[in-house]
Amino acid sequence: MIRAVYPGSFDPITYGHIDIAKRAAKLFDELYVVVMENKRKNYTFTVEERIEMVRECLKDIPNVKIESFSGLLVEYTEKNKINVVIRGLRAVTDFEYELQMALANKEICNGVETVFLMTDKSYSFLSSSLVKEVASFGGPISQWVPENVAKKLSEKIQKR
Ligand code: COD
Repeated sequence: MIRAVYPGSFDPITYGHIDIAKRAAKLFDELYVVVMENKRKNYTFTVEERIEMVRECLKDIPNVKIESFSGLLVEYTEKNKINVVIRGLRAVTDFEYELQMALANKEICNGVETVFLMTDKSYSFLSSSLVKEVASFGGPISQWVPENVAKKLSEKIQKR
């Protein structure tokens, strides 16, 4: 049984994340999608809100488990006996950060391998920040996020 973890902020989840999760779930027996919580980061959505959106968006994938975690990613992988980390790669700008994280994780926790999945070409420019930026000006976002996420984002913007 090979388990993999797909960690992220998912603030909020987009079709780019969903595509990576679907493809990773086909490659491994179990995929843990983990919404990471870092107290020093300013998220738009609470961890509960992010989990709820992720659950709704990935509900049709049978071998996916959704959890949250606060701490080092390698603590999570050790605790759950997972040795594959999934990350998505978009433009070359992602590479430096991802390389640093993959090498650091491997150094801290020998045995953890990071597997990179290339973005789908339709989502190569897509990020949670871009979606929030366009939504904050009232622009269209339904091509980038599912309906439940678009609704939550519009509620959040109205409350500000
Ligand atoms: N197409 C393909 N992939 C995508 C797309 C897209 N359109 N959008 C995002 N992705 C990928 C990202 O490249 C990333 O791999 C993943 O999806 C998640 O993205 P985000 O932006 O939601 O999440 P990040 O990158 O902010 O997550 C960073 C973590 C929270 C995972 C990281 O900071 C972490 O592990 N923190 C825990 C503390 C820790 O262990 N730190 C030490 C690391 S060395």
